[in-house]
Amino acid sequence: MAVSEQTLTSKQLETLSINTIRTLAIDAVQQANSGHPGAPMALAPVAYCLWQQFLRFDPEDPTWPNRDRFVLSNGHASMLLYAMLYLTGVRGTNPEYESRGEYAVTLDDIKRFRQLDSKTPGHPEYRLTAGVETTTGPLGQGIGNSVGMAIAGKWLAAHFNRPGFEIFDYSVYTFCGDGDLMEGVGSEAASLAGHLRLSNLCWIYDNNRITLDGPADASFTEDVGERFSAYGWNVLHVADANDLNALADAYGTFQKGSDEPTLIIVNSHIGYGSPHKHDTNEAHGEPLGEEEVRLTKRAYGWPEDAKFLVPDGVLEHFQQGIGRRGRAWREKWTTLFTEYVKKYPELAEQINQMQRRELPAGWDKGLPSFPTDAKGVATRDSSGKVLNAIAQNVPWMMGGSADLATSDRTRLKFEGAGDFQAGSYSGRNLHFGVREHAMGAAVNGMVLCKIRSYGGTFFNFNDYMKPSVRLAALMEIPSIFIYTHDSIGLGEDGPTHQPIEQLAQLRAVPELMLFRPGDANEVIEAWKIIMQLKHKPAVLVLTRQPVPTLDRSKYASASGVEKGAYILADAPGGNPEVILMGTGSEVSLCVTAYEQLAAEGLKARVVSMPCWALFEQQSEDYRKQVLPPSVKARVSVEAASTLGWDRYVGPAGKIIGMHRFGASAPIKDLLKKFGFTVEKVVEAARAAIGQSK
Ligand SMILES: Cc1ncc(C[n+]2csc(CCOP(=O)(O)OP(=O)(O)O)c2C)c(N)n1
Ligand SMILES: [Mg+2]
Repeated sequence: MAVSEQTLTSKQLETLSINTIRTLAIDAVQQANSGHPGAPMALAPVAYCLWQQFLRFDPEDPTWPNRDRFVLSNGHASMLLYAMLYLTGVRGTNPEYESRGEYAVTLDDIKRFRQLDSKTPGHPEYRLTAGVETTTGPLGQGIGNSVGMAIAGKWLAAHFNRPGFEIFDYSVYTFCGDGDLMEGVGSEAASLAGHLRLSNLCWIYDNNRITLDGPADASFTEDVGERFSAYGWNVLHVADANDLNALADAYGTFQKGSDEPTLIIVNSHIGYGSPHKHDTNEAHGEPLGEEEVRLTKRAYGWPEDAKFLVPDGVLEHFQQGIGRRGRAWREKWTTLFTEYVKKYPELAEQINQMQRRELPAGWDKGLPSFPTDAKGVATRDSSGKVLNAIAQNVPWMMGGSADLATSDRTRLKFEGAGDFQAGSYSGRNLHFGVREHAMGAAVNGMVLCKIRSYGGTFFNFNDYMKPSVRLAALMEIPSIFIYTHDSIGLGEDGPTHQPIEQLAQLRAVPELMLFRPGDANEVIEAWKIIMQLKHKPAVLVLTRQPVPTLDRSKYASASGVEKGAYILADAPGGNPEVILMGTGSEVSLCVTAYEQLAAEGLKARVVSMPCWALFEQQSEDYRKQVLPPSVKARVSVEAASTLGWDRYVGPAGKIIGMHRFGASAPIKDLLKKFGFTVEKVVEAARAAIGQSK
């Protein structure tokens, strides 16, 4: 099929290009013997029209800051995205976000779809494949992320644009399916986007009326358009996914602008062109099978035996379309930015630092100091002060809470911080409403657009947003999650609000940096580490109740937090009989027990362990220095599930923790009932010493 561009009409080239997207998806899924061909086949014209005519994206530079974002929320259609990345010639990037010569996805990568170490994994993965703006697959996350990307776009425009300098005006386009719109996170995110009037956001809904189990009406019969109208979205319809004119009209209407987010409902047939499989529930999560592949190719007018065929003229066609348009947009922007650098050097420098996830000089100036204080201060309060100090120095730090800002102390209170609301997009305090999951997804979306973003709620409600926290870790992006009310120590709200297993759960997430600081000075140190993370998300677990601010002239410096765990108080000569270890509010309990043991002539050491993940990264020497294997008498104290502590206390150790759900009562009664008292710790220490002898 050697056809040159000259011999084809533009209509034929269009069809050829669209069918190339389709057949690449079919062949890749067939070769992998795994994956979803149906959605890419149906959505090929929808993606083609968007990328070729509308998306402001330069394949030569997939990290250009003002590029339009394209999110494939129905991540099972990953081959659609890989085909677009290959056909449009998107370039690779390195971890410093600079584009390199090689291609993000080659034809060989497509042939290795879903294989070990390929750049074309089952679902699109940010960080692995350039041009993939976010990791999708768990349905609903991508649309949630896209709301954060649109929030970021609005904020970036409000903060950086100046008359004559539209440095930021990107749009966010998101493909989604029935599954995305059924997921709760999708509804939360859509509601928030409507409230915030994110006019730069466009979701394209693949209305194929089918999901994995069969016709969608088995479970999904609402009027989606009406629902989105009620959310405050502008709803457009395209009656046939193959109608390029209607698609162009819809995209054009979005680009002309409205003051609401846009939903384009596109009616489609899954597995378009395939003679049997569309409109059935079979095989849309499976390869077509050799015979079906042939028949489908025949229906497309495609050579039946050709595999991974990219007809002559197709790559050039994309170069003439998105390639040429994208380059023009980026060059225009680069010229504008060169002028901007001269006129607004400080703002330009901020943009450059953001792109590299660097911090501005003096980012840690003005941090509070916390003097020794036996009565102490809740770590949520010390954290709120530290956050406010740092955010004043980092202009692109913004975030908020899921309706608990007064409790979780995430509010930025300094002059000019402002609220982010429809029409006042320069504000830095976000009101996520009671929408934890959308908050998590939106924070990730903002972070993907280089905002230093955080979201706060009660620790227990991490359960409502855990999938987004997990994806931040998988993506290796520095999202920050601030969780207060971290144990039974929250008191009267009772077991519905008291986290038990959440620490164990999050400590099991790879790449996630979880800190449960023991006092106000550990809070400062934790924040310093968190701010310098570029490729890992952080969770900060904080108390509602006051904890003593330890005397750091008597005990070790809180800078030990950087090692994850450190010797806070030691036996004379560094030769303990027993090691007491804990985190958060239980650290001071260990310290008081230590003092009492010392008064009794027993030699104890206290190890504060705010971040297990960091401790595990230390040298074996250091870890053995902190927890010498010869000292078998060990006691851990943490008001949470005991799961995992056996790793540190060993077989002869004692674990003081929670073995059941908490209860509703004043804190002092709860601590007594569940054994978080000095007497119990001392008793356990004595028993451990006895047993280890
Ligand atoms: C949170 C989540 N639950 C379940 C799945 C498994 N899954 C993958 S595709 C799919 C069907 C989704 O239907 P739809 O969004 O309509 O996509 P289509 O099959 O029409 O392409 C399901 C349930 C998933 N990826 N994520
Ligand atoms: Mg569907």
